[in-house]
Amino acid sequence: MSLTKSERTIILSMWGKISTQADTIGTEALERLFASYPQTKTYFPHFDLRPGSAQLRAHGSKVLAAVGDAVQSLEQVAGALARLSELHAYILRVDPVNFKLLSHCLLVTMAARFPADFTAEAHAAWDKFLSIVSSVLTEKYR
Ligand code: HNI
Repeated sequence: MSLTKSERTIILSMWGKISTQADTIGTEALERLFASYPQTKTYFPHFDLRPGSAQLRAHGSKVLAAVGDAVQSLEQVAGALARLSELHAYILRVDPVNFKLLSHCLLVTMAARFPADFTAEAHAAWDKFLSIVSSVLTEKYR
């Protein structure tokens, strides 16, 4: 699966806005994930998962930084995320279903923060991009 030129344009332009508040967007996405899908909390027994906690914010920032790395390498997402792919598959062993849930929470966060930009086209482009990111992070499971 690869992105069309217009999908890449949409992602890069929206990333320009997201990147100015990447930490808060990452944190909000995680807060939504843990609130709406509490089963995902089982991967973080060592974290303080209360909304706004320092660990949650630090983790939200790391996750969005990784999404940013993927945005900078839209033609080479697998290469950009190679180390994280190994980490999630071999060490963390996160069930792939959880990537859909986090992707959904990221989309909802973007829609809430950038309603004017979040057209159906932008939604579809980001959904496709996040599914590429998720495949990369789960491909080593096979
Ligand atoms: Ni994920 C650690 C990025 C999905 C559970 N994860 C990371 C780190 C990054 C990251 C970056 C930090 C690595 C490091 O410290 O070297 N994770 C991403 C991205 C996605 C994702 C880009 C999808 C878009 N991770 C998920 C999902 C889960 C998940 C869906 C489980 C629900 N991740 C973890 C756990 C850690 C982690 C657990 C380790 C946290 C820690 O610090 O102990």
